[in-house]
Amino acid sequence: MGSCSSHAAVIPDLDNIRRETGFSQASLLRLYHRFRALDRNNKGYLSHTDFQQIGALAVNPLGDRIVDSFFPDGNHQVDFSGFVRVLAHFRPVDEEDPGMRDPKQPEPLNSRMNKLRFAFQLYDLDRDGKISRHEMLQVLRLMVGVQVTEEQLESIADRTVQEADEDGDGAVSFLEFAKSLEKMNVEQKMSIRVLK
Ligand SMILES: [Ca+2]
Ligand SMILES: [Ca+2]
Repeated sequence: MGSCSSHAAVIPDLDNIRRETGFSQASLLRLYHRFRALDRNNKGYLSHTDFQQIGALAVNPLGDRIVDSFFPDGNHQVDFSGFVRVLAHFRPVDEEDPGMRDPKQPEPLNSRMNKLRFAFQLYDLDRDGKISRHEMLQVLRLMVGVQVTEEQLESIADRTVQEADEDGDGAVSFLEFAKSLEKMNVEQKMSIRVLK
């Protein structure tokens, strides 16, 4: 473990990142190595193209959307703390020691609510707080195979929106989204072992 402590000093702002993400120091060290390996040319940040090296994202139908979420507000760079803040949403619940958490701190990034918020913004492309029929259709187009016709896709989109749309405004708000997924094990579905 001696080499760990010498590397720990290299990670900028380590204590804050630990508090914010809930990752253990050992996990952060491994992620830091991953970050450095993805960072071609040692820029100190990752660009969109650096993410193309991640196989799990390349095969994920929403991979591009997930990559975009590392670059909010039109940024073209993500530093280490931004990188792990996004990954923290995928951290399995209870992987780390829960005893370390201060109850006065904000909800952990990997809570069910925050996982749902993260998933919601993958759909809500224009960030108006609602998933429109058009946005639903775009996600379905990414996720559903080529065997499905455009017409079928549209009817699936209509049905999915209708089923979740409680106030009848033709779109899915975050609350409607969370409610429609109530019975789904989001904690498990939205947990990816990012360290492997
Ligand atoms: Ca929207
Ligand atoms: Ca609605």
